[in-house]
Amino acid sequence: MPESQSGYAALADTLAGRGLDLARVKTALKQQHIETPSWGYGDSGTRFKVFAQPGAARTVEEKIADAAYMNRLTGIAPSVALHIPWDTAADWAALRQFAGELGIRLGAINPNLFQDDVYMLGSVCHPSAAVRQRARDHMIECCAIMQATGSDILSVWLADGTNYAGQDSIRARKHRLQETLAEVYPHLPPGSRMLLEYKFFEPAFYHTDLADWGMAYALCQKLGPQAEVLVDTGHHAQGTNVAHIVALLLDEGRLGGFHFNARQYGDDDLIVGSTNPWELFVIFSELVSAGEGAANVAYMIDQSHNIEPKLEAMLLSILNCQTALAKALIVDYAALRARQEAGDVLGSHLILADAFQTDVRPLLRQVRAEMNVPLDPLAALKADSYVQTVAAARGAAHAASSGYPGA
Ligand code: PSV
Ligand code: MN
Repeated sequence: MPESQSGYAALADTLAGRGLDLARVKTALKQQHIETPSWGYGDSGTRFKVFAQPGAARTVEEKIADAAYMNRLTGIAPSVALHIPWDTAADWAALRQFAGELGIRLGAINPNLFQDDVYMLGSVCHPSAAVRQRARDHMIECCAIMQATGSDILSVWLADGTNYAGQDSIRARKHRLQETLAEVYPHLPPGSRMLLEYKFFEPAFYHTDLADWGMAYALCQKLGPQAEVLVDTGHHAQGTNVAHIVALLLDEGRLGGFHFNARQYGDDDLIVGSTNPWELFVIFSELVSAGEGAANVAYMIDQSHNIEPKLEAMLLSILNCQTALAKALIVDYAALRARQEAGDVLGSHLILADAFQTDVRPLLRQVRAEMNVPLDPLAALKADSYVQTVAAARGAAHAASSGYPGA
């Protein structure tokens, strides 16, 4: 028996011994859906330098083509998030069709509320009513784009905040935030959601208007049932227990989605699972143990890679999410509950640790074989000519002067 098959057979035996239904585990893995961001395919950089990469996507069509390639390699990345106006189209319905022909969907629509000159002091919290109105109108325009693209998520992140105590009234800004978003809310297409993404720092450094999950949660409660919280794993202070936040929001029915990445220090652009595999695993364990309670959670990657080969980095990010889900699916939750109820501190912890330490690669190879995608997607990318072909066809775009993607 080949090594990979014997590995799978041994793992199947172990899981059967735990009373786990392997067919259900495989079905859940086949149904995983990780959305990739259009802004991860174009040139990007730090505020110090953008290094142009040969083959980096220059247009929204090229970004969609790259996202579709990720899906061909994995089978679990069937949609791409758009950022407006970094991504523009004269005809959104045609763009939707273009994506469909490549086998993917257009996903979350991200309004850009931070790049115009008028947003220097904020957008929806700005002291000027005219600026707030501009931000509101842009979000309403994004709701119309959602109708045309078939997107069901308006993903809102604000760069709003202040740099100095006394710069503005924090309470007045809170009221402006709520009032402006309440004006956008009725424009959400039926069945769609507004996801509110919090971040405790940057570009404002004294206070951020939507700084943490609690502020986002309170605002969602006020806006209505179509508003939910988005957890960007990179938007927390060092040491924050993100799995705890996830568990709490799941239990409150307000976890809308994720932006996955790994934050070593300041921002959110490292490959998810590269520095935080355990964190990612325990987050997925919370999601798996919530069952149907996690049915509507949207899983998105928010990374733009600056020195890494972009497609390989995105692929590795998707695969790390797949590995984390696989490990979370093989946790013996019945045994875990029993140990928890018995007050067995380390016995329960070790049940989680055991799943985390299990080599799930044979399982993933088996799932990929059944999905008709490459058994080793990273090796397939390297053996394939896609990266070289797009490098030859697109060349290196002129390096942007700003570090922000799309600038
Ligand atoms: C901000 O850091 C953020 O996480 C938001 O999701 C933005 O939309 C995205 O990055 C791109 O700048
Ligand atoms: Mn984000």
